[in-house]
Amino acid sequence: MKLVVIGAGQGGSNIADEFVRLAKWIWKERRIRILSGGRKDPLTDPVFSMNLGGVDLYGLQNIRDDEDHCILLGSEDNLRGRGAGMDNAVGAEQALKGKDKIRTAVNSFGHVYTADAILVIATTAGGTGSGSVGVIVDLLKDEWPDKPVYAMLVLPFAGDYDNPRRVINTASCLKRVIDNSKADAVILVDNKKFVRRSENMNKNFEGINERVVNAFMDLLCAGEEENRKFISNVLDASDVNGALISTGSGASIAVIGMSQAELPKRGIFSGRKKTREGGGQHFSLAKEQTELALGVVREALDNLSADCESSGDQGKFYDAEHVLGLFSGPINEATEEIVGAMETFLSTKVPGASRWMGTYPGRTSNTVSVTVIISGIGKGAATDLINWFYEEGKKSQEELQKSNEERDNLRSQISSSASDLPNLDLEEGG
Ligand SMILES: Nc1nc2c(ncn2[C@@H]2O[C@H](COP(=O)(O)OP(=O)(O)OP(=O)(O)O)[C@@H](O)[C@H]2O)c(=O)[nH]1
Ligand SMILES: [Mg+2]
Repeated sequence: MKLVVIGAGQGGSNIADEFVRLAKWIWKERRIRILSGGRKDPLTDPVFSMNLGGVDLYGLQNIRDDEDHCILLGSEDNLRGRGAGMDNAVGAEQALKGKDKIRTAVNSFGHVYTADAILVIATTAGGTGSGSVGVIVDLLKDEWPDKPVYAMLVLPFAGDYDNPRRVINTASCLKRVIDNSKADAVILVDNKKFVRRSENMNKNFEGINERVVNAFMDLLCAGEEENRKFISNVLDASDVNGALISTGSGASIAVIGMSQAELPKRGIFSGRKKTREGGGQHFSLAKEQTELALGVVREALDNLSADCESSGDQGKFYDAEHVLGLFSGPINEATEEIVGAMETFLSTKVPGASRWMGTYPGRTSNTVSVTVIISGIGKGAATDLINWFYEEGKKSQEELQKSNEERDNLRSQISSSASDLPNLDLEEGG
């Protein structure tokens, strides 16, 4: 599956930058292209960063640093280098003004005709990404109505939950993108889920960004594999798009999780060596293999990019329209039996969802991995959290307005006490 990726604001651009790093790694290791364009086009062509703060653009390591890829907006309004100052209305306004610049860059370098989807990434709590992501999604969907356009929204750390500005930004961004944009799906990433308190902020960002982007690795490779010996029960781009897009109205809310495990040294997955007469492997090996695989599936659910479960009598379950499971491992390890066990497990965890299951046997390392997407999410932790942001955002907005009014009143009272003092250089009556 091939993507065009646009990062908006600093956090969004950092994650887009990570996609280029992953694309380079996959090309080197597997000779597979996960970004749009042909085999001869530069891998860095279809990844862009949009920002109002020049300083943010300097931190990028993989996105091309020319003006067609690092799109700096707001220069006419003197915002250059200053960002949106945490005001996402400024982010939205500048993206609207810069529409043509963004469209032209993606048109010229995005190789969109070869892309299976477009991904726009932003954090929700700041000004630039939070405000511009909805505008960018809509302009790209208008330009390429046949391509799925996905938004990836990164929710703030728990430490930001009592910061009214960040809560309002998050709430208004979620409202704009989930309820009022042309996005086909919104992939949620929750920073607070993955924070490591012992690490500094930059290390946390790097860790989360790498984790989120790596979750896409096998998924993007699976349908692009051209090596015939690796093609099996493959999930291709149309399966992934089918699993992400809701059949109902509006953008579907989705999460992604991946987990991997080292194969044990004695090689329970090396079934070939221990095959019985007649071709089958010893039942104990198959059992152990399936158990290990199911452990990885469980962990992939624990690693979902945002929590979205409900609790019932039988424990955790997920209310969603689709579930996708991809089992990846070295060739000969991804058996029908494992896919069957994974499907049964996921069908109990996401009851009633349409299921998309497959294997990707192209992993060259000695690891197996499972990728899970849950999409079209209904009731549960994710929608509760969105609702919490809406409610808190409304309250914070009212409180901010109230305290601004109170401050204004106080200022005019104080000013009127000064009315009889000399005016210095002001005109009489000024
Ligand atoms: N996961 C992750 N989160 C980040 C990253 N950078 C920033 N954040 C979080 O996202 C929130 C918004 O920050 P930025 O992404 O820098 O905001 P922006 O879109 O550049 O908007 P401005 O306010 O104009 O700077 C902050 O609360 C950070 O905690 C990143 O690289 N990865
Ligand atoms: Mg910024």
